[in-house]
Amino acid sequence: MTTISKAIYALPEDKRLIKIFSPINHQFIENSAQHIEREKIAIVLPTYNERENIITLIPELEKILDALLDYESFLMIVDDNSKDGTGDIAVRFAREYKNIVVIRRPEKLGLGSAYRIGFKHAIAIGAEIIFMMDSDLSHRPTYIPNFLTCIKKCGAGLVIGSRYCKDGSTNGWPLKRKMMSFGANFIARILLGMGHVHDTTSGFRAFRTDTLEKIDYNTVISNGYSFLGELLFRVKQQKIPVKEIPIIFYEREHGSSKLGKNEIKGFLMFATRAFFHRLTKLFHL
Ligand SMILES: Nc1nc2c(ncn2[C@@H]2O[C@H](COP(=O)(O)OP(=O)(O)OP(=O)(O)O)[C@@H](O)[C@H]2O)c(=O)[nH]1
Ligand SMILES: [Mg+2]
Repeated sequence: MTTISKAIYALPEDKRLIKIFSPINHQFIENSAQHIEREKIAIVLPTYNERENIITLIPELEKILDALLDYESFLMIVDDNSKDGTGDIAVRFAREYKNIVVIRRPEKLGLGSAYRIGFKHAIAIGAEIIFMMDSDLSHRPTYIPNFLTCIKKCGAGLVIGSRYCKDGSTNGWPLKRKMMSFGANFIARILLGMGHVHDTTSGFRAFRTDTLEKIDYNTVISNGYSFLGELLFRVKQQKIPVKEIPIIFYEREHGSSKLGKNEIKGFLMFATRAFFHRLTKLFHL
């Protein structure tokens, strides 16, 4: 970590922003809500060097969201000063579509941290359902309506887009990547005591906002990929119902993965901590 990074990390999460670009007219939102009672949904998209991907993703998402007449939809893009200009493109989209907020931070501060700030702003605009979604086209926007149908009908507080339930799968992954994902998922299911959830490491999820509030998402300490595991662990501790819907996960075609050895190590450390936490509770230690 550079000296600048240390100084930035020392700041409270709210103060780590460069700026927020938001063309959303809150007055308009409030007024229109008086006429048509539409539920608000927000999709939080963390981006780091995803230029080529968001050029395709944002218009695709907007098309899907536009067709959801019962919902008022927002995108919360959290960009960590991507060197490839992703942040500038996001702002250009925000000017074009009027439902995008761009949160720009000075440097790569981690996936968990990006989601925490994204959730906070999604809650601030009054979203009742909040999605987590990768920005690299691995998570296809066409599944969004399925998530909404499920979360509305099945009474779950969290719906997971699952690669490992019936009809779910991965597309284009080499064997090594398949084995890594399967291994991490297997370990997490055992250590977190989440045997009933098939895909514990999927990052495509829809939460009811009250679920995020109940689990106190803002105090989740993991910054990297273990953030996903920690969120799920807290949902389980609160006994909030979780459902899965099948998704096909597509290997990214542009840009590079940010999933490094440190992220895997961090995830395993978190899963071990969670396991001991369960043990101490079990034996009332
Ligand atoms: N803002 C922000 N976004 C991040 C950070 N790390 C990862 N991301 C984004 O989080 C999403 C998931 O990261 P990926 O690198 O695709 O991780 P992955 O999906 O596990 O790995 P691949 O399957 O190889 O793509 C992508 O949209 C990234 O751009 C970060 O530190 N800050
Ligand atoms: Mg990805």
